Amino acid sequence: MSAEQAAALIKPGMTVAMSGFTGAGYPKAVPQALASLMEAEHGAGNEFQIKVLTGASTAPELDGVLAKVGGMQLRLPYMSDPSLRKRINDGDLDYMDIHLSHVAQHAWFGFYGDVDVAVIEVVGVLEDGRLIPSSSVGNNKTWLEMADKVIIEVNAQQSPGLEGMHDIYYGTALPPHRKPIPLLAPEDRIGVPYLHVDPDKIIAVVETDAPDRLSAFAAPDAASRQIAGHLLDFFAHEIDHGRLTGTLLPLQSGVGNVANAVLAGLADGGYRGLRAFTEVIQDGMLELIKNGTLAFASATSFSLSEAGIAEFNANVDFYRERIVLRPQEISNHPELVRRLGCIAMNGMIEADIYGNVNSTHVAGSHMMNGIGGSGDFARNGFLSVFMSPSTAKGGRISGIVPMASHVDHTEHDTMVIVTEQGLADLRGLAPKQRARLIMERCAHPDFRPMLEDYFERASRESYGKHTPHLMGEALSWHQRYIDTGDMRP
Ligand code: 0RQ
Repeated sequence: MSAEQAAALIKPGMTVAMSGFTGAGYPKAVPQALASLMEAEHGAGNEFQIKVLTGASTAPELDGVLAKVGGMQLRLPYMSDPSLRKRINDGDLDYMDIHLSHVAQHAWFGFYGDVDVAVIEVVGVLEDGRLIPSSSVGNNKTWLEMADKVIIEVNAQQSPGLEGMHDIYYGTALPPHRKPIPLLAPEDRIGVPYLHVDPDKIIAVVETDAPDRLSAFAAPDAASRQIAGHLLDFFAHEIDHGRLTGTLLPLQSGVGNVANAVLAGLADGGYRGLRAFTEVIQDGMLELIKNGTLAFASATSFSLSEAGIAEFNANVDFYRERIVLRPQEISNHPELVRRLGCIAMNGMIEADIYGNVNSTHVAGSHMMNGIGGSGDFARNGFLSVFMSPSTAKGGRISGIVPMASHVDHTEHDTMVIVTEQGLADLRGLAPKQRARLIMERCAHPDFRPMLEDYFERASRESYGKHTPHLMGEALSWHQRYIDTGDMRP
């Protein structure tokens, strides 16, 4: 049926679970038709809002259109759409930021209530009703199983060559019936290439023909290249000391320009035959696979620019041998991340002098994107690295602060902090040792004297001398940025 007819099956107040993860595999037509319906209802003075659950961030055709018409009363988990971000920060809807590995199990535990409708993009439907998953898997297995009704979007633009690339694990269960997940290496296949759905639940099939939409990454800037350089020196140091080998350990890399630059740096560093156990495959990873730096990548989604999609589609048979897409409860599973010994590399907004990391909230209150999978990997990885330029907003704001204005990753989860200034290896250090190292290696020289002054006074005057702080002053840095207008673009 048409997207308009399908959208009309969604009613105010429903919980609607949608496919989509980092701008890939999200439904392209039904959410837009739904937004038009909502707008018409709002124009007629009627409320029309729904609760939206996804895998992670989607795109303007989903999060953007629904946010613009004020059609969401709740949204979870990770997002990155500017219109939705504005709504969240204006306080217009409830946004729940959840570890990406937690979403499926929390849904099964009943924490989010019933799922009324699932809207899922697929590449195709087999004669027996099995579904060929699209460019992301995310939580689709869970949404298809939990939802009362299912709307399928079949997108002709997705490469038919995606068939066979997925590994959908159907062995999960609820406690106390859980069994070990039999995955021993990133390239292992433990499930089936198709999603299952009860045909009786399908209320609509909508055909679409539209690409995943993602902006191109900027070419790595000087700061990103310096960050990559420090990290590569660190890996070489770890190999020299026998803590890593030349093939490292399975890599997890966040999304964004810094992450892309680090990946590019690995190729320049002469590494070969590496493996990735990560959540997102971005342009940089395709390049690494193509040039042999990366032998295999396990993820839950692509996050490719237009050029990246063209490269993937042109060589899909090559990539199908070297990439597997899994449900996000597996790609981000804490037990697997710990057992495989992942090297977690993620961006941050700020770190404090003791190593607490803020990934999500500017000035403690303004949501940027969400924690995504960074916590799944950072807490459980063999190494957890957080990286960022040492300053933001044209040098007006320091990325190293006395006290993080919001903590996503505690001092207990942070092993390495990298800025363009240098790298602080925090392993085996106590709080005051960490503070001195982070200020010396990572802080920008414009802010270092202020940080050192704070630390010295705190070391003398603090109530406790274990993690010295002047509580009244600690967060005044953030208030000053707000008061002086330093947050402006
Ligand atoms: O905003 O463009 O409006 O100026 O934050 O910052 O430096 O471009 O860095 O793109 O790597 O994003 C933490 C947000 C970093 C990202 C974060 C402002 C800065 C800019 C972006 P403007 P950059 P990145 C895998 C893992 C959490 C999820 C995660 C993120 C914008 O890495 O979302 O790791 N991480 N997932 O100006 C004020 C500061 C700031 C600041 C940066 N100290 N104060 N603004 N900004 N630092 C993926 C998934 O899980 C799906």
